[in-house]
Amino acid sequence: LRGRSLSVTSLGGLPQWEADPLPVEDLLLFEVSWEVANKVGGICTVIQTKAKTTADEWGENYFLVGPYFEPNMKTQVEQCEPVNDAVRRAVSTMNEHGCKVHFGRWLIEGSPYVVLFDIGSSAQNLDRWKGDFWEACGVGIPHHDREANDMLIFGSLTAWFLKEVADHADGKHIIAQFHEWQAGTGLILSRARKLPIATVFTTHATLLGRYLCAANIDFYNQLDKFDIDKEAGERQIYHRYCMERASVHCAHVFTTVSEITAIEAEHMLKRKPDVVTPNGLNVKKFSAVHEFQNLHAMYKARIQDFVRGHFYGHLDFDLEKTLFLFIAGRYEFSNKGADIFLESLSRLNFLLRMHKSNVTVVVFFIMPAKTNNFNVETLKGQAVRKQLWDTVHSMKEKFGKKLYDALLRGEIPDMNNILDRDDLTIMKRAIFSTQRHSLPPVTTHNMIDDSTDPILSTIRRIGLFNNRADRVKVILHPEFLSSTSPLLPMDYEEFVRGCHLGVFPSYYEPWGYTPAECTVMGIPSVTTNLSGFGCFMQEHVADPTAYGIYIVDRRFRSPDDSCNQLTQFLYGFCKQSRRQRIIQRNRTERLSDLLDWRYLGRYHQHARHLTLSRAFPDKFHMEPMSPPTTEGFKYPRPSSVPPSPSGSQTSSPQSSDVEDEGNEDGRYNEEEEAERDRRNIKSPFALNHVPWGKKKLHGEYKN
Ligand code: G6P
Ligand code: 1S3
Repeated sequence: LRGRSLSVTSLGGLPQWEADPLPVEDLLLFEVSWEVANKVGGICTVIQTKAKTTADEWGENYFLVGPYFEPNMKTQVEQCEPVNDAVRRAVSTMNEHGCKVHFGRWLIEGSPYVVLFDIGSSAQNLDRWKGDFWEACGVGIPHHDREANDMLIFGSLTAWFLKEVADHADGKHIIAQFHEWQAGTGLILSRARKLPIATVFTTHATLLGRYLCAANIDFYNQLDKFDIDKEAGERQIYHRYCMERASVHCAHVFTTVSEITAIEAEHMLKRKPDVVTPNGLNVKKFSAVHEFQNLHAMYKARIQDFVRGHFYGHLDFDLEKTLFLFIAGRYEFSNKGADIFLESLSRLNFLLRMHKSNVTVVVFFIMPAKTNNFNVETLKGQAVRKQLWDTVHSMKEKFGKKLYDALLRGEIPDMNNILDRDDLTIMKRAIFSTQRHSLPPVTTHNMIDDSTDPILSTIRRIGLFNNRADRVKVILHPEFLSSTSPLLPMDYEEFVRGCHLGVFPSYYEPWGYTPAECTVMGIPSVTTNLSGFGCFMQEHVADPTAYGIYIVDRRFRSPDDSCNQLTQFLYGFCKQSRRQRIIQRNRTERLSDLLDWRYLGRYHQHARHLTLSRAFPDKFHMEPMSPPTTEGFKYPRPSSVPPSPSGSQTSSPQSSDVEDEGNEDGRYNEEEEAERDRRNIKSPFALNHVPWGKKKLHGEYKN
């Protein structure tokens, strides 16, 4: 690895990283995860978005390994024959032994090869493989844990596959990266069988961290005090925790997605990660700089349409002064911060009412829960809106024809007579149809656990029922969005673009893709200093608030104080003029370079270098070089922001008393500001790695 030097992409003035290139033509890279071509949560986003840059670097020598599910295969994967001889042999040997192994190209950007194992077809081996696993690491998996049993089959198949590949690799060295405990069994077995493979294990969350935080335990202040074996046992996840911990300790290189999860892993898994690999996105820049602003306006109009239907009969608020906020993700009520968000909304409602604000806030909760279809009232709302639209459309036609005929005759029609009695009747009936005797519903679906659902229960407690007087309206959409929905036919990306602010005040969030996705689309968001993303932004952006990244302090403040801070952020956001929002969106979008895999991919490259040098020290020597780090690098404050304490509200775009003055598309001085700021970005690329221990984590509540 010595000698040649590779300069990894520098984007928009971000620091460069000098590293030796890997001889990828002499290597094979496998990435193993339960979420390959199988969307469960954030890991799928990591793999899917990273595929393009990894495939660009590794070409034909890059493979993803995952589970086979027929519907996923049919819709996402194009079956083909492996070109690589070792992979082809491995696939056919396993198929000859009765396993069903599928091979193809995943139809996403980068079109990576995928090897998919049909778990069911190997289920008859379960007991034998449980025995092998016990022999390998002394971990027993109980019969009743179906998921863990599936993972054992998946891991056994993976280890078998990797052995077959290694046997015919023709001198090529193999790197295998395993994501999360679900894929870890493959790693444990590969190591127990001494396969010649350089391994990386990546954790995206720790099992105990997720469980303890969900139980509302003061997790971060007690990290070093937990009796972790006992905690795992009490939660009946001891075997899973053992699988996770064994994977971590078997790996040549252990990585995780953020500094905060690195510290958590050190305590919950008893190994300090070797590399932190922040999650990126496959950022696509529009050729026209302001295209994303136009998209915001376009998709906002679609959300406005939905709101017109949902609030029919109660549309006494101005849609042009209505802001759309949302929270989205896995339904973990307190981990994802839905609890403090609702509390803050109640306080925001009070503030807006007290100050007689003319702003209305419509908040969407997009969190999947068990439902029994859309509720009738919600569907009726959209039907009423549609009917009204059709009525207006036919009257417009009739009116237009009368006008046309009159003008053809050379007459200006008598406007008092252009509508006849029938037309007036139709209009009156239309108005009657928009009357309702119930409040606009707070949920779009029939919830199976309506009475115990935590969001609905909190809404009942705080009384946010979409009353006319409420300035904050709430809509729970307990299903992920889809462009084929009869209710809100938009996909997630379109919806995010149409909103004004994403709110993700998580307590447990190893990375947090949702605010990152908002950022690359130029939509401001709220995050916390307990989320990997929030900490990353705090470290690399001098004044995150000015860029539309609001970071709630959930580390050093009491929950009540965090709620107050969130309320202030939301209230401040509501006070911005349209022009200020446009400026802020422009700034937010400028941060997207920082989240691009073309930039963040370097951390994975470093992990691969490291594992090769540890697994094959005779072949791959690595200088005791530092990992890539952006330590010390910061996006400067936008040049138009006056100096003020970082994070304060004054760093929002310069306020103007005149609502919506100036050029609405935000072009004016913003481009100059962007250019100026780009020039200001220095690259104090520090080579020294700062140990995790230096970071202060254990905060104390102020009160
Ligand atoms: C974009 C569009 C503008 C529009 C604005 C609305 O910037 O380019 O034409 O006026 O969005 O912004 P708002 O924050 O009020 O949704
Ligand atoms: C995890 O998914 P989650 O939402 O359960 O992995 C994601 C990808 O690394 C990460 O963004 C998220 O914070 C974790 O929690």
